[in-house]
Amino acid sequence: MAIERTLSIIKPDAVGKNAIGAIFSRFEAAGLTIVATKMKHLSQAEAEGFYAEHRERGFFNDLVAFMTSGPVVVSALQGENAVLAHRDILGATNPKDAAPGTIRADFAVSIDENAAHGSDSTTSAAREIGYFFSELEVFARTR
Ligand code: RTP
Ligand code: MG
Repeated sequence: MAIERTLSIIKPDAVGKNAIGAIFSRFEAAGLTIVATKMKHLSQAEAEGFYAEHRERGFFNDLVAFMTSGPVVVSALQGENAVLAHRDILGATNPKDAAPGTIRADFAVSIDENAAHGSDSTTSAAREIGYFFSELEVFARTR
């Protein structure tokens, strides 16, 4: 099994529901270790740059408006197969399709306000962690 890192964003809806701790607990229960974390209110340019791959999609403007609507918590998570392990506990993009017990099933209300983000590959994870954290801000924790 490969030890990977992945980027998590607890989105403005979940932060607004006071669910930061509950979601952090799920990461830890799944064997993921938080190796960097901070709260941030994304600027429009930061949100557009983060989701640049979706720039041509019809939902892009709504996505950027939502992601800049309040503070988020960005974290780097580390663990065995962290990218997929994290996506598994997030559940499907649309909470209506998310398996019971997943973060999106329990905290999200719609595909637009879906509680949390997770990197979709190790390549994306490297870009996304570098987007928010310097090397000195990511800790080499082991359990
Ligand atoms: P994320 O990047 O936030 O972890 O979500 P994801 O990989 O599951 O989904 P992705 O395709 O990357 O889409 C990014 C975010 O855009 C919103 N979205 N809206 N209205 C729509 O059809 C639609 N499709 C995607 C979601 O908020 C999704 O998380
Ligand atoms: Mg995505």
